[in-house]
Amino acid sequence: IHMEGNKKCDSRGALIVLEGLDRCGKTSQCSRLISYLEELGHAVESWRFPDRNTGVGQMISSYLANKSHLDDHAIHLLFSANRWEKRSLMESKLRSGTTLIVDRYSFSGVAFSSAKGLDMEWCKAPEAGLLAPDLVVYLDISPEKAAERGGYGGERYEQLEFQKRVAQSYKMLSDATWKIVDATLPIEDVQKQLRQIIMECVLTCQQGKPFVELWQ
Ligand code: DGP
Ligand code: NA
Ligand code: NA
Repeated sequence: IHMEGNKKCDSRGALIVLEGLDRCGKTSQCSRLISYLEELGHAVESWRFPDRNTGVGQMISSYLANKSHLDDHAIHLLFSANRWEKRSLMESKLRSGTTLIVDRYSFSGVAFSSAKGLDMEWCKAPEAGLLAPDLVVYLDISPEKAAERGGYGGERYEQLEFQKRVAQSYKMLSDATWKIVDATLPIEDVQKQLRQIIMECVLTCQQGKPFVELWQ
């Protein structure tokens, strides 16, 4: 029987989330982190939200490509549902010792939808009960600099004025636990900082850190 107040739990993987504006470089930094952790012998998987492979994910993908139109609230709930449909798999992976590097999570959900003018508390509500990340890293770049990076891909949200509002929403959403990395540094320097930041988190979870749910 576990003692109440004994906060240790079994060894587990870490839930590490990278957030940032479109074109901040998250995706390539995530894949480099995966290679690094694999080389060190850690069990690790690369995840991303939206996960476009599920039924819900295909609806999201079509919305992002401007091939369908949905009410702002409805698409918000679909993004959230897309995270909920992966929740149990996420928890079992973590319990089995696999670290997950996740490209976007609930913070994107709130930042992008509240940038449209939806109430932030309303946006947070459907995310409550999802697993809270052990670490959130924000790849910081100004909307202007992000827009200069080889141009946007043409998806719905990839417009400067909108990204400016997303940046403001992220600012309101972030707290002192977030690690902020300057995403305008050379790729290798960003990666170096990320490696240092995540290792401590991976080790803490390995030693047994209790799960927490959003929003805490
Ligand atoms: P990505 O596949 O990371 O490029 O994400 C696709 C776009 O969707 C990107 O502009 C960010 C946005 N996005 C990601 N997650 C959410 C979410 O939960 N809600 C909303 N409204 N937008 C999101
Ligand atoms: Na994108
Ligand atoms: Na995403």
